[in-house]
Amino acid sequence: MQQSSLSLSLSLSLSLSLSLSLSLSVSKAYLPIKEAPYTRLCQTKNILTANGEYPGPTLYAHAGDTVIVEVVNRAKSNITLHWHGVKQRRNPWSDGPVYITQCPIKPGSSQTYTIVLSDEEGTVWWHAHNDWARATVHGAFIVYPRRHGKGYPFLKPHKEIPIILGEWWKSDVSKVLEEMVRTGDSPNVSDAFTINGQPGRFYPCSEEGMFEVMVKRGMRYLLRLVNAAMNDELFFAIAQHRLTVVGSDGSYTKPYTSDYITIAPGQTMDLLLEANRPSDGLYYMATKAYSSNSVVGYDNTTATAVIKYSTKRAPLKAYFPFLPAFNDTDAVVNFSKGLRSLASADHPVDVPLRVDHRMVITLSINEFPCANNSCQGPNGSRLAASLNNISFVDPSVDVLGAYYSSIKGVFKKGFPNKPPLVFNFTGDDLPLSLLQPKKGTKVKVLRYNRTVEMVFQGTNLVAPLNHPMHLHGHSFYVVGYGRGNYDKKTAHRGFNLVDPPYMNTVGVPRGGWAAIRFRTDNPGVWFMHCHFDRHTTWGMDTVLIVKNGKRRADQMLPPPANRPSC
Ligand SMILES: *[C@@H]1O[C@H](CO)[C@@H](O)[C@H](O)[C@H]1NC(C)=O
Ligand SMILES: *[C@@H]1O[C@H](CO)[C@@H](O)[C@H](O)[C@H]1NC(C)=O
Ligand SMILES: *[C@@H]1O[C@H](CO)[C@@H](O)[C@H](O)[C@H]1NC(C)=O
Ligand SMILES: *[C@@H]1O[C@H](CO)[C@@H](O)[C@H](O)[C@H]1NC(C)=O
Ligand SMILES: *[C@@H]1O[C@H](CO)[C@@H](O)[C@H](O)[C@H]1NC(C)=O
Ligand SMILES: *[C@@H]1O[C@H](CO)[C@@H](O)[C@H](O)[C@H]1NC(C)=O
Ligand SMILES: *[C@@H]1O[C@H](CO)[C@@H](O)[C@H](O)[C@H]1NC(C)=O
Ligand SMILES: *[C@@H]1O[C@H](CO)[C@@H](O)[C@H](O)[C@H]1NC(C)=O
Ligand SMILES: *[C@@H]1O[C@H](CO)[C@@H](O)[C@H](O)[C@H]1NC(C)=O
Ligand SMILES: *[C@@H]1O[C@H](CO)[C@@H](O)[C@H](O)[C@H]1NC(C)=O
Ligand SMILES: [Cu+2]
Repeated sequence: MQQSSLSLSLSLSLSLSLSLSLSLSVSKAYLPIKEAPYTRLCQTKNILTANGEYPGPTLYAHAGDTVIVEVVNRAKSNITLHWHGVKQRRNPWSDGPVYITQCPIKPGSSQTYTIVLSDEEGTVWWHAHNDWARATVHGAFIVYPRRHGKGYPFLKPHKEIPIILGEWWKSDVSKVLEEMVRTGDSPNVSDAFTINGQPGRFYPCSEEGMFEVMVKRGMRYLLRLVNAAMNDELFFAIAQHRLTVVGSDGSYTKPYTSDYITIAPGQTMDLLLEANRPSDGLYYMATKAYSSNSVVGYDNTTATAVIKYSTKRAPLKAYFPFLPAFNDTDAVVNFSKGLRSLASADHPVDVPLRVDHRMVITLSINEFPCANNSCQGPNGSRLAASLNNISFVDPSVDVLGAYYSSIKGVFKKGFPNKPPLVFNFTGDDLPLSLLQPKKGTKVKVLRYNRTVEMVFQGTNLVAPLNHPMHLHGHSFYVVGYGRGNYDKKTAHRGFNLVDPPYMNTVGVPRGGWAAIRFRTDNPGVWFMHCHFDRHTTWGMDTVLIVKNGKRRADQMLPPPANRPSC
């Protein structure tokens, strides 16, 4: 099913060779958005899809290519698409987050996205970026090494296998969101995880369609792993096989071999698998949630798929992989700390050593009081979330359009560089007076070509949790992680400024912090948010506006024709 989607996704491919020894390649794809019936967990329902597929089609390109995707909305609901991990240099117009860079594509209309690839190489992905449409509208985006370049920085795999981890609700996902917003409570947890669209072996009606990979002994496979789940960081492993991470978030890493993987929503990983086990085994791959705090409900189920070796004999023995315990924070932090940039001559790093602009940003879960405690959040409140105590409110027209055309009243500048109040962020029994945030559409304006250090500091308000923080328009170096409160006097001593991983989504550990560095080399309007969708909806978001540089080549492109209006 995965394979047959390829011809549909790239309907036309053409290569233009320009003079100036520059070779530019443009390919086109067509993605109709429509409702389609799907049967999972013995129940058939209509879900929102791209091309009628769940997960959606895989896109293929080479580093440096431009891909043009025409999205036609044949569904009954609004849609926008985001090309997650693609920096879209100078081109925020095609980035996709609703009310940040565009208005929704309404039913019956269409939009052409121009996806400008630059240094991304490996696996990135695409997903819907409005409401909770991304639960079913998403797919992998594979970026091969540059045309006429040196190829992979590791032994060429014999075959690649996209593996997309998803989350499935028996109800209509838009109803889950609606109920969460109406009641003020946490959303219902999902009913199953999926591996390439199927929950697998341990579910009724799912064994038939379970994703199955046939491998040949002695061959090497490149797994293109995407965590497309909405609200859960995941563990993933394959029985009897170790996995070697060679890339994360569209950037190569030093080969890093582990028995299990942890992957946060929004993250992608390239993994090498050596098919070197006895061919009479049946080897399960499995995924389940990491839950950073059990006071928050989580989906405690396990999804599976299977690896078989091509042999005439029937498999004799089934093996199931070891996955860390659902609450094993050490396993998560430990795995994340092992990721390193490749930092080779062909794939050098450019970690900012001098910092122009420092920010410390607290990540909090919050509560708004409700009249007569009539909401269904803790103590009758409405749950919320914030960055530096500001709970982001979506504007009703997009920030990018308002910024470009100087329309007043849509957003405010001045997102704070540090928490408005210093308290023991990771302390116990925090005063209830801290719980309620401010509301606003506050953005941070940064000058072009400045180096930024951002420390994401988790807080224990309501509940200490991990948060996968995602920045659009840039990748960043994750230079450090820590427990407790970030201490600017000592923390930098432990920073990795030599080969830190280059990512676009960082899992900020529960009750701790993560520090990132990047250069503002991409003018535009860029969303920054927690990639747990419930937290995005609650307001754990802000926008970075990177101003134009002096040279034309360092300025935003003009808006394309036919932008959707609100
Ligand atoms: C959420 O779960 C509750 C309890 O199981 C159920 O009554 C409710 O219908 C669910 N809501 C949705 C939208 O599925
Ligand atoms: C998973 O959670 C459900 C409640 O949501 C509970 O009934 C069940 O026992 C749990 N299963 C495991 C294996 O913990
Ligand atoms: C994980 O949960 C188990 C109960 O299921 C508990 O015994 C254990 O202490 C917890 N571990 C951590 C690190 O919280
Ligand atoms: C963490 O990693 C170290 C070194 O790789 C290992 O010795 C240790 O057992 C790991 N701990 C956990 C909890 O995974
Ligand atoms: C709150 O309670 C008071 C007194 O019981 C009542 O008059 C008022 O209508 C209630 N407000 C709401 C929003 O339910
Ligand atoms: C609910 O209120 C009680 C008493 O006012 C307080 O101790 C508790 O921390 C509150 N819980 C939350 C999650 O707000
Ligand atoms: C913050 O709270 C934690 C947990 O209660 C405690 O261990 C730590 O000492 C506190 N830090 C400060 C600076 O008070
Ligand atoms: C957030 O701001 C509100 C309103 O000013 C204040 O009451 C609350 O204590 C602040 N909380 C934190 C954590 O700064
Ligand atoms: C950006 O700043 C660096 C110094 O921090 C400088 O070397 C470089 O030339 C600048 N690039 C542009 C495009 O201005
Ligand atoms: C679709 O988007 C339009 C434009 O922003 C908005 O007015 C409308 O309410 C949206 N429809 C839904 C169902 O969200
Ligand atoms: Cu979060």
